[in-house]
Amino acid sequence: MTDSLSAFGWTSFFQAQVGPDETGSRGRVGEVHRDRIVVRTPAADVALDPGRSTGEIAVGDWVLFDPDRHALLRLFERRTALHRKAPAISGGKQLMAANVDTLFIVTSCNADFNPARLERYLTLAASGDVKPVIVLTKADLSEQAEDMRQQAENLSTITTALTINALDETSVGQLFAWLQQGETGALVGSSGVGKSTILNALTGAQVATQGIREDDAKGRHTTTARSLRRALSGGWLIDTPGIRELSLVDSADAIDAVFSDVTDLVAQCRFSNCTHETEPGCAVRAAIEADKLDPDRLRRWTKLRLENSQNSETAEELRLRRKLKPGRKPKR
Ligand SMILES: Nc1nc2c(ncn2[C@@H]2O[C@H](COP(=O)(O)OP(=O)(O)OP(=O)(O)O)[C@@H](O)[C@H]2O)c(=O)[nH]1
Ligand SMILES: [Mg+2]
Ligand SMILES: [Zn+2]
Repeated sequence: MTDSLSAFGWTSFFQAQVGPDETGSRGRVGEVHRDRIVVRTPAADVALDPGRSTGEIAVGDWVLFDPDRHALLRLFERRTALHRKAPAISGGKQLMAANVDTLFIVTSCNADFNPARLERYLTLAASGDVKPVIVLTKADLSEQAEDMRQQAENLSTITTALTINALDETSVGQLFAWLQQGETGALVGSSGVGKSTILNALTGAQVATQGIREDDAKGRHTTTARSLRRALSGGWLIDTPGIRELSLVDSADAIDAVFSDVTDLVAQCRFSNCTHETEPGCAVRAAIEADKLDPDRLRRWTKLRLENSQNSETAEELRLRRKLKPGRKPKR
């Protein structure tokens, strides 16, 4: 039993959480709907009554359930988790996916290519303890594909980058390297970059993609829900809807990990509270003057840190306010 579960990503990390007398079946969340979740198990997919709001359950989660009543018993602690800032009205964090090993950051070799956006996604991965891989699609349509790949890879020591033609099976097949038995990947990125096209090639699924007809807009299919599917190589892959703007929260350490080139310099400034503007002995400005640091890179780091601290303060304030008014449930 345990063996077949391991093919679904079950490891000793989860096994250690099972109580000696605890009963129930184990499954991995494949879909989350408003009033039910679908879990994947070695025997079959099972639809469960969550008995609570599904907002705190993510695709990729491991759960214990009662197979007779089709009821969720409990969630297992996550090995890794991808969070973004929730829409302003609800405040706090929104869970995107759980127990992911590799985050495939998908961008295309055209106007979508944007270093600031890629740095955000890298931070998302770093803050969730997930390994990032930048995947540049539509390499078949651009002369600059290799240039963009190098730029992407140089954004951070924590990532690699590769170019693919998502319409070519052999080319997409490079991603199988991260999707061996029991391993889980997630596809994120803007709408239309080719996430579902990749998913189809790697899983054999036939999820609708945004095939664009010349004369009418019908036939465009944007993904609207996350789902976990088995890759042909034995691993698992999560498709997600396109993200318009990724906002981060509680990610200060992750930002610094992504921008380690900048933070290494900051550590060498003479003053620990250096603003890198006019202070003497500023290693950051010295590096810019010596052409060793791109001033845009510094601006993007500063902007992301500021935004993160604003978002994180709001989340913290919200938590405090809720604590002070017991009985008031947060809106979903
Ligand atoms: N030429 C070429 N076309 C591609 C490539 N990757 C994706 N496409 C096309 O781009 C369009 C969008 O692809 P999708 O896979 O639907 O994009 P998506 O990222 O899933 O989009 P959302 O679901 O809206 O987030 C489709 O018409 C694909 O055929 C590629 O590498 N080369
Ligand atoms: Mg899609
Ligand atoms: Zn400085």
